[in-house]
Amino acid sequence: MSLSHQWNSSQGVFVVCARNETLCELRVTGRLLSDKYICTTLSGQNVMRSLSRVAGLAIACMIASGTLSAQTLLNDNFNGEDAAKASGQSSLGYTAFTNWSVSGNVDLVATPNNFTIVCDGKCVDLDGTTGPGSITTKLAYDFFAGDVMRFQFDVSGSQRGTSFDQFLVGFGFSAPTNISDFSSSTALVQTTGPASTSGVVENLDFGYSIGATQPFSTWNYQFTAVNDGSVSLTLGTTSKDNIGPVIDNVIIERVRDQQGATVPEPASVFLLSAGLLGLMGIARRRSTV
Ligand SMILES: [Ca+2]
Ligand SMILES: [Ca+2]
Ligand SMILES: [Ca+2]
Repeated sequence: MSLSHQWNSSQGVFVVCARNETLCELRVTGRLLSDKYICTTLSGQNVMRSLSRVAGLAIACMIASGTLSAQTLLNDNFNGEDAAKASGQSSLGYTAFTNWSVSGNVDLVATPNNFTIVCDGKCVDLDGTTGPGSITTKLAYDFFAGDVMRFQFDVSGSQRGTSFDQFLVGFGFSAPTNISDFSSSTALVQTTGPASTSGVVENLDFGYSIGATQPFSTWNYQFTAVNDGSVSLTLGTTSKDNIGPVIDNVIIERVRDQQGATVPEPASVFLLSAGLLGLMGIARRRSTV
């Protein structure tokens, strides 16, 4: 369905009109209630005609753009971590990440440093003192069916010596979840993990062999959600010789689907009801003129 108009209330109610303006969808917190609604114009009365079939729901409408937009769920460059430390002081065995839980042992590396690691501000050596280690987002990020989830980070080799390390990228779903169109853009060929990622998944774990001198590059992953669900991201290594892959600049985005499915805030039944009463009042007054 291509969009011509979309109403979007902060209470999470959407009416989305097709390009031909003969069909609407009514969504509450992203869930499709019906696609049977007539929507010939942007007038409140036509919206009201549609809503009259849905007891207890309302729309406090404002016009919003019908174009796709991405919501940034996480944008972490690690530069604010352990701010009490003097500039250039690293934090070995760091666990107090704002957005991440640590498993094993990782190092928060500050630049400049004596480890020969170069990154922007602070970054994370996934092989702590001593690893192996991994970090997992404290949050599992919600998505609705139709949303596209995007993940991006920068990773380099250990920047020390000449050996190779395993670098691990994991997506942990809160329940078995149907996804489609999984794709990745990485600087290295995958060495472990599933070859195919379509259909129902719960844990997707990929491994790569990354050489010490592999420079920083930006890796991307994305999938389209077929079911509602939530997902966390894990970055880690099996390296346990103190020097492992280095990561920085993690971004997670959720792109609203073409029907406007993604809603940032939970619905408030009270506010929705208040909005319905207001619209009903408008419609009643119009009908009596
Ligand atoms: Ca950084
Ligand atoms: Ca280390
Ligand atoms: Ca290593």
